[in-house]
Amino acid sequence: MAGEPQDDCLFCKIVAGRIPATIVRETETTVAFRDINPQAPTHVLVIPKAHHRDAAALAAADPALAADVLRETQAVAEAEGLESYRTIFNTGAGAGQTVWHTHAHVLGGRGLQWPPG
Ligand code: IU
Repeated sequence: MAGEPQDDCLFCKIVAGRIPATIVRETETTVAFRDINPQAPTHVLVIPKAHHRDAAALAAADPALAADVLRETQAVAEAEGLESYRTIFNTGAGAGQTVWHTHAHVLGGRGLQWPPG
């Protein structure tokens, strides 16, 4: 069911504290932690605690929670001292999504090219 924790979901396990992550911020509805394979000096993932498979599913099921995630990307950028940063939701395997629990990448701390690869 949408929003329910999934036993086989890595990010649900991070939310539950069952696997370690370097958490930088936590709210009632979201967790932000450092990506284990950082692509920039700051590379933080912001996730909703509730399980939704991608950004589109989250926005459809719970727009208020989608807004919480977006708000937290800004809070992370501010906490990291970033004036410029990029927020990315990879949606679908063809766009590079590999973990099927909605996550916003917050990248910054270096110059970022456009368009991304
Ligand atoms: P993607 O947009 O689904 O490709 O992003 C998944 C990210 O999750 C990717 O950048 C991984 O490095 C990151 N990640 C992580 O931070 N911790 C983990 O245990 C695993 C993946 I598996």
